Amino acid sequence: MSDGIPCIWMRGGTSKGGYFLASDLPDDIHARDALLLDVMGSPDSLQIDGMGGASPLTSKVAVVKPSDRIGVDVDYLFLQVFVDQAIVTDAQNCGNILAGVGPFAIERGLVAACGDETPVTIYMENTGQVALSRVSTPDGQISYQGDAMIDGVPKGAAPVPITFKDTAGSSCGALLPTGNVLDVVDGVQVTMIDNGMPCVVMRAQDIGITGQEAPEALEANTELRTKLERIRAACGPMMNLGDVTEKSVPKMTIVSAPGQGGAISTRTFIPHRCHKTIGVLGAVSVATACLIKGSTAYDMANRGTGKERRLSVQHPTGEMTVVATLDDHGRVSEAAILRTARKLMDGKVYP
Ligand code: NQM
Repeated sequence: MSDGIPCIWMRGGTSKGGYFLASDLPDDIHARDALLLDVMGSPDSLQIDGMGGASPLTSKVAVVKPSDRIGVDVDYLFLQVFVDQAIVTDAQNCGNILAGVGPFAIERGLVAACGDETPVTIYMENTGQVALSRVSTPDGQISYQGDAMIDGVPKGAAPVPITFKDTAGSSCGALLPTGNVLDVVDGVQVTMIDNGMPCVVMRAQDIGITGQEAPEALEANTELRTKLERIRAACGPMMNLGDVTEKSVPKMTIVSAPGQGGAISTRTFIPHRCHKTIGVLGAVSVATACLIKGSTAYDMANRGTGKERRLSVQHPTGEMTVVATLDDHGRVSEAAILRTARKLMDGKVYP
């Protein structure tokens, strides 16, 4: 039996996964991925022989190391471990798992806690961009306790505010990778957008649903899922993502008119399971679509006014507020969101 590999299991936002120091994992990517599949118990729909929680949202990994980049504390590589296929992919970023990276960096001594709140600057290797995370460290000690609530997590915790800059075109090379605000794919009007996460945004009414259905009902709708996968497969190459058959991007977000106080209502396939909430960078991308004239979301969205817009992106279990700062051209130059994180276990995992 192996001596085990040190890791911390954490909830980051509305996701959960294993956080590893890069130096504790094999350098060889094939060996690393084989090990992570084994750690999670994939491929198996129950992940019974591993740590994974039988959902893409609980089968995630953060690989963290000290950064060589000027002004950056740590480098973070996100890996999605598929549940029922032997696939580990770095083709997407994850803003929820990102919420645990600052605390992990402090736990492992990569960043020293300073004052009541410690800023951690994180280079996101998947997309080559930087996020600033602020971790609660009262009396110089990391704390997960607090009363900040985020929808999709039943209990309050210490706030972890995160700011993103320059996320446009993170994976697709451009905010609107086809050069168009609107395209028609498989007979459906779509907006293909990437402001941190490649997303295909389409109107619920255009694909024959209300957009208020529960995720379980949407997952049970085989006809809808087949159609969405057809659209996704066609959009992948158009978004410069190549063949996306075995990739977890683009995400498929279905929008409808917002309820009271909301900017837009969403249901998101990530891409085969329907999210109970919405991904962080997915929400940033959809909020950005709300602000682009002519997009599938624009007309139905409550967009607010001014340079700083608070856009409440509604999802099946509540909402996620994206605070978008606009530049002089009315483009989103910065986005901020609130997350929380919780250390669940610090120990060793035995492959
Ligand atoms: O969009 C789910 C999640 C995510 C990704 C997914 C995420 C993001 O909710 O930044 O956080 O879209 O696969 O964890």
